[in-house]
Amino acid sequence: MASCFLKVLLFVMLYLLLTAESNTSMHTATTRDYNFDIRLQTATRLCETKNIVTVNGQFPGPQIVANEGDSISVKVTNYVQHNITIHWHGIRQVRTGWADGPAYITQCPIQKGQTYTYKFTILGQRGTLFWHAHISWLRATVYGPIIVLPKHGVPYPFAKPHKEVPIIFGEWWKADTETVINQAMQAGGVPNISDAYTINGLPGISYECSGNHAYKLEVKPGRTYLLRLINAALNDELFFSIANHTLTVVEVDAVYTKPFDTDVVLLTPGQTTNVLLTTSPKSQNFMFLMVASPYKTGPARFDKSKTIGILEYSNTNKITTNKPFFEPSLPNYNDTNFATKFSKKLRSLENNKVPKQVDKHYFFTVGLGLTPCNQNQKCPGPNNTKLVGAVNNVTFVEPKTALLQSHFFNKSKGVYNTDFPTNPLVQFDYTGIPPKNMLTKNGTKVAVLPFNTRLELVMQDTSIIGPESHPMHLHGHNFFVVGQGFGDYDAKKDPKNFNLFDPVQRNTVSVPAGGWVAIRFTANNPGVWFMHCHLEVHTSWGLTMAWIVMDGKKPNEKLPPPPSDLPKC
Ligand SMILES: *[C@@H]1O[C@H](CO)[C@@H](O)[C@H](O)[C@H]1NC(C)=O
Ligand SMILES: *[C@@H]1O[C@H](CO)[C@@H](O)[C@H](O)[C@H]1NC(C)=O
Ligand SMILES: *[C@@H]1O[C@H](CO)[C@@H](O)[C@H](O)[C@H]1NC(C)=O
Ligand SMILES: *[C@@H]1O[C@H](CO)[C@@H](O)[C@H](O)[C@H]1NC(C)=O
Ligand SMILES: *[C@@H]1O[C@H](CO)[C@@H](O)[C@H](O)[C@H]1NC(C)=O
Ligand SMILES: *[C@@H]1O[C@H](CO)[C@@H](O)[C@H](O)[C@H]1NC(C)=O
Ligand SMILES: *[C@@H]1O[C@H](CO)[C@@H](O)[C@H](O)[C@H]1NC(C)=O
Ligand SMILES: *[C@@H]1O[C@H](CO)[C@@H](O)[C@H](O)[C@H]1NC(C)=O
Ligand SMILES: [Cu+2]
Repeated sequence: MASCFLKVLLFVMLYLLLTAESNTSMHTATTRDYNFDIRLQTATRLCETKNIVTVNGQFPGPQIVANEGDSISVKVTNYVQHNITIHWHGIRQVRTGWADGPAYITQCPIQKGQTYTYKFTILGQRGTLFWHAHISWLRATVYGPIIVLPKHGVPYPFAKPHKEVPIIFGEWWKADTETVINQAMQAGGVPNISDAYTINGLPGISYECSGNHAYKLEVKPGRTYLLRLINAALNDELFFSIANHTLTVVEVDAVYTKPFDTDVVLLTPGQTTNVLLTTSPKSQNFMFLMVASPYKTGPARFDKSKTIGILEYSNTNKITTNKPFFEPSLPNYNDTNFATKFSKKLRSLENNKVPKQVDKHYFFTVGLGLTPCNQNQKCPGPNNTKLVGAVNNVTFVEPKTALLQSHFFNKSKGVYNTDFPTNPLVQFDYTGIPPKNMLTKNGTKVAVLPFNTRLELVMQDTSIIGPESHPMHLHGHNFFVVGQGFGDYDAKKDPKNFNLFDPVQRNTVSVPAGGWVAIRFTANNPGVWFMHCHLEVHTSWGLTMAWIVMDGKKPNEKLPPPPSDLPKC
């Protein structure tokens, strides 16, 4: 009897093992087709109606949902006057650099009446990412979630949530955002700030004239929800918190992390964070506010408002008006202490790929500076100068044609130079009293990396114009954040404290205000990869650069030729 039972048990276990195996191995990747029509749409927020650029008339835009391993095909047709490109933020784009999207880096823009189909495969990633326009400031309204589920039959490294909910933060301007940035570039000063922050497109109840339109999440008691948080704001890092509910961070930038509990999450523009929210076992007859508010370090003016959504337990007594509410307490806008503590909690769940050896070290200063204006201009800076951004004192000047095409067809002459400095040409106390001469050099310079270079890059904030946190985003690769600190980086002392064991892996990291961050990655994806501050105003000012990763020797280490419908300049 006992042995028979054991046999059955063994059989059941074998069966489970086999089916689990076949579930994963039988998973056949599919192609998911989307149509993105770029159209104007009227939208009313804060009691004013304006035309915004959208995908398919939706704001926020449609979700891309796929499983790891799937191929994606998005046919983008442009019906508006503005040139457009779409970037699939955080997607590795392994050997599909032509589909990456930053304007004049990997492609010329899709002009009015034109179509371009972005084709790529999602390899080795699962989690939350997002897509957004990558030209001028059009991503103000052109963005939406990318949800990459694990392969069929592969579980999450945490209990399956009852429900999954994308929560995408943005910024709302009453003015036309293209006019805002064009005006600022003309005048040489700081652009106007936003009028509101938004949760899933809605400013919420803290603003006058919200018309009771707030994002509302209805939950059941005793369940776990997976919130897919995305910061799509143009220029602001954001704190996020829900009253009386603890959040468990489980993933950032589509990489699993060691779980940890927190009342507040911080996301820079360009970062995504998956959190688990476990609701109270008993139904609650309250409204719990969910709030996002800015974290700001630089000297410039910023939008000091906060956006509020509502978490409510369903099947309560349904008295939706005048329900008592609770508000979360958020850090002060200048709480760098919180920001530092939070970023230090982030650790990869698995880590086996961080380069232990380094082939090439880079040290970049990142920050602001000044450039002379034309004599007929009246600019606000000293000696008729205007604000710009720079990496190693180079202000990136956007080329007239795409870098990737120029690189692929060996036509770099007159488009870009390959002499991007490995180190600052002039050394100074980066976080001390800034040099008197705050001018930068203009250029379209790239740094060239042989295939499979294992590199370490230290990014150092400067105090020129003022210390400021810069969320640096790398295209085409994830990187490991091996160290960070305040003051000037010390190449002798600081590496001793690097975390080469379980550093967080991501695509966007903050260079702390008045500090530095060290990252490592292996340049194993051939193409041209933009790296830039994800504060859109700093991208406009040229706080950007590009890497060229050369082809490897093997056929599967080479970038294929461009698709035939790639837009031309
Ligand atoms: C920006 O702000 C200035 C000063 O308030 C205002 O004159 C200007 O019209 C604003 N620009 C836009 C595009 O709204
Ligand atoms: C929510 O939190 C506040 C402040 O911590 C506390 O006073 C209140 O009792 C809590 N409410 C519920 C329903 O848990
Ligand atoms: C943050 O700002 C508050 C007031 O806005 C100020 O009292 C406080 O000193 C500031 N903290 C830091 C660390 O700068
Ligand atoms: C402005 O120009 C003067 C004369 O060339 C120079 O001495 C001064 O340092 C400049 N100021 C700045 C802030 O660059
Ligand atoms: C540098 O380039 C910017 C445009 O990217 C331009 O506005 C500025 O005048 C240039 N500065 C110089 C010194 O050429
Ligand atoms: C560009 O130059 C490289 C090296 O000289 C060569 O292998 C490649 O075929 C050239 N590509 C094109 C498109 O001409
Ligand atoms: C940056 O470049 C400008 C223009 O060449 C130069 O005047 C300035 O001294 C440089 N600054 C630094 C910190 O390298
Ligand atoms: C759109 O892009 C094309 C190609 O780069 C360029 O010639 C044209 O000036 C752009 N149009 C606008 C409105 O920026
Ligand atoms: Cu920046």
